[in-house]
Amino acid sequence: PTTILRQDYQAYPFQIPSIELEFDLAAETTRVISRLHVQRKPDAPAQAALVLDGEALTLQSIHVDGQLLDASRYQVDDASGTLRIDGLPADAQVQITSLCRPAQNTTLMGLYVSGASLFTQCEAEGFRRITWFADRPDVMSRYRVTLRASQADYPLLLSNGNLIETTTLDGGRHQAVWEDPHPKPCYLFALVAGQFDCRESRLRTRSGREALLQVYADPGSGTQTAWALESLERSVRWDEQRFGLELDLDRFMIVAARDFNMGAMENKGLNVFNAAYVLADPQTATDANYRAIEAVIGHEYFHNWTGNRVTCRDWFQLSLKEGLTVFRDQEFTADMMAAGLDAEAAASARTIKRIDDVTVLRAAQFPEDAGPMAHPIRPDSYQEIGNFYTATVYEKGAEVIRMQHTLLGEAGFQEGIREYFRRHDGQAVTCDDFVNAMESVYKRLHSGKDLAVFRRWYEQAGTPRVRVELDYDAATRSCVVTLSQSNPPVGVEKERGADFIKAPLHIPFAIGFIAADGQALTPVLNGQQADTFLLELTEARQQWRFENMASAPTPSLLRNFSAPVIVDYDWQDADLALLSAHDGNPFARWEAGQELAARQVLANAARLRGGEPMHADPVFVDAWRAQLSAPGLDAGYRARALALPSEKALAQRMEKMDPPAIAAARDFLRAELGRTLTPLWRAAYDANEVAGPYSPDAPSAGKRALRNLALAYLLAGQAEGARELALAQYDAASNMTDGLAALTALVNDSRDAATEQRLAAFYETWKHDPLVVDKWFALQASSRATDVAAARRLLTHPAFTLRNPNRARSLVFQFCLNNPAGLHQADGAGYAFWTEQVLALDAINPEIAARLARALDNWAAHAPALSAPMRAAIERVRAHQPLSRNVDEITAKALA
Ligand code: BAL
Ligand code: ZN
Repeated sequence: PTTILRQDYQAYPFQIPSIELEFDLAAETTRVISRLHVQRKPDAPAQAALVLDGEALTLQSIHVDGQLLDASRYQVDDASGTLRIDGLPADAQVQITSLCRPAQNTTLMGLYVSGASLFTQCEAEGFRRITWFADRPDVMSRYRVTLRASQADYPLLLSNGNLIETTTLDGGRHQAVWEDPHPKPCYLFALVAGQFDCRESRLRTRSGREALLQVYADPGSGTQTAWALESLERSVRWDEQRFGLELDLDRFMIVAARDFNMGAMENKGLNVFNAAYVLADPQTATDANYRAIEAVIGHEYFHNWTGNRVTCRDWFQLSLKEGLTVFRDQEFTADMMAAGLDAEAAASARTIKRIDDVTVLRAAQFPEDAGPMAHPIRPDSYQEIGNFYTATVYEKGAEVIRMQHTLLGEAGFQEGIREYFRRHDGQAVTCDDFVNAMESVYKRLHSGKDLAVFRRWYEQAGTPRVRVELDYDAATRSCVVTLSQSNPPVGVEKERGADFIKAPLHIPFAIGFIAADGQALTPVLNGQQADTFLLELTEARQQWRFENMASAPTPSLLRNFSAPVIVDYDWQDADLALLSAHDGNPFARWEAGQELAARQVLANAARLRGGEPMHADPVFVDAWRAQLSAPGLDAGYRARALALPSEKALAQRMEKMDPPAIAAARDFLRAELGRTLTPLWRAAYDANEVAGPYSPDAPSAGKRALRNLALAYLLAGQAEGARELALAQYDAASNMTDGLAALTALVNDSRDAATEQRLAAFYETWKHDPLVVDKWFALQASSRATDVAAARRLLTHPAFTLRNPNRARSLVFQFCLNNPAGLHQADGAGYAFWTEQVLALDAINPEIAARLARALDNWAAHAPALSAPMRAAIERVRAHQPLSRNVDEITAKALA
């Protein structure tokens, strides 16, 4: 396999200012005629060949300036998937006719069939499966697209931009012509053909342009698109208000696809979405689904500027658009959750969003950054770019943007964004270009200081550790805080040898101090008194001297998670209990409780492994009791504070990971908390019933979250009447959030006849709705009660298929990623299941297969009893030929 290096970037020698595409669409064979206006760039060598990419295409003919090109005048190289034409004039019309086969395209990249409709997915390199083209983001063209198809089979024909004309043709066919006025890279091309329900609205943008917003879904699903359309309207308004960015199109369409590899895709003016991020009604979608739909619709809409108007020069720059757009969607969600609430409730809503994002980062990105696939947010090399749509590029990328926001402040950051668009609108640029624009503002605000050290966040992988030491001197009432950072080589960085030392990063570190009575201390640093200080750590070790520290402090560290780092501090449990009860920074308050819980889980996992009895320390149970009974805390916040840290984040903290031990220790503590605090859980359950019609707003969702958490604890603690309560809740539930929570708790904790009956009834009720059936598979696949044999039985269920990515994710991924006892079953059956499923998926859909392959990639970090058979399972995958480039890269790196 070829490794592509960032440093090898070369500009494309040609411009392709315009492209006309003609499609004769049919599921079996689609003919594509592509007419390219090709201009050699003035600085390109005269002999430069036109090299185009193509995959799984049948080439029919090539014409240059109207003349049929003889086969001796071009070369097709199947190994590299390229078409090379030498000797083109400096300005030429190149026409290429080719065929592709949508119905046979199981990869869901390029043009494919889903249900009875045709869809495209081009990012990153799918356009080459539609026609021969310079499939790279820095070649931007104006598109005119003609779609022809059977009127009966495909009554709706959509592409990017504006609909220019529709025509009825002979033989029951019809035609639509679309023109996109905005030059774009081919990864933003899209077409959709089929029959859909449509929901639409018109909106006037702030400069007075009238725009048509449309959401399309398969026939019968149109009743489930109201929330999506409202979310789109809110996204348009929010980008105007918060970022000053206006919709630049007359028409903006979203189409839901049942078969889709990713969450959604930001094609210019024609977003194609995984139906899971479009369809919702109270009976079928949970609070989390509603929030995710709003977030993904926002995300794709925000790409219209951050990604589409300014795009990436090459795929190494992916975080340029993804990190920035995730940051924007996180802020959008926070603002939407806070909308209409009083100041205190709004602050709580924002904290909840921050907690949820940090939880995801720790569960998904920290492990990646510590494993064989660790890479900087701007990678230096790849074999298959599809493997780099990662939590690092997206979520850590968003943290790196957030740190720039923290360093510049909201006003400075917005000024930087304006400068970025002033410099680069309409261009394909790099992450450096973004930081340069931000730096121009930072320098002005910070007397000429630059972001040279900060740029290392784009160059280095790994989660840095920041060690904190406090030296309080009662006599002078001063406290010296020492921060030191370390970031050992990870992933491919290890190949750079033992003497490779990574340079320090620029880490904004927010800190506060709490007195023994729980009051905030407000010391003085450099003449400024405050209760939160932003320390800018730019060297390996630095010290700050705080004066006027009224008493010995307990530090409140990394407030709001001001940098994506791991903090090392010699905590006493009593410090954490104090902070978890009193820290005025709600994020840090949550964090303290989580740290206290993490220590309990880890200590009990160690006891379990050592054959000792487990127990819950009173300080921990008391802290949970305090959180449950503390007055004034918002329900959604309390639900986060009372949850235990994720198993993934916890396993990561073991010297050698033992996920089943973590799961067992965590279950033990849940049961202890459920048992010990039964009356309080019951009170929380009773106090948080939400009356009235369903609404996914943050306060209502928060109450449901707390109530359902209480229910789960009551069941875990086998509290008297808990089962009956869960059954009654399930039977009476008028929304999916409460119904699914009750069923999940039942399936996890008491798999008896009554539960089985509900589980079967759930399927019968919802078997017509694929997204609900996904939930049914997922709750079983991740259940403690599901071992490998049970997972295999689910594989044989008539509703199961690997071909639909959502279905594969609901069963196979849930089992391999969220069922530690099942995956790591002592007889190795879980690993055999994984091997089989990776190979089966690889024959269908390499992108999805490679994601599953990642489930075992950090085998080496596991305890020896697990790591050896995990490694053997990866070797078994590698013994199979052929492997896709996707799975080959993941498994080779895992074993390197
Ligand atoms: N660009 C791929 C899907 C997304 O990140 O929006
Ligand atoms: Zn994105």
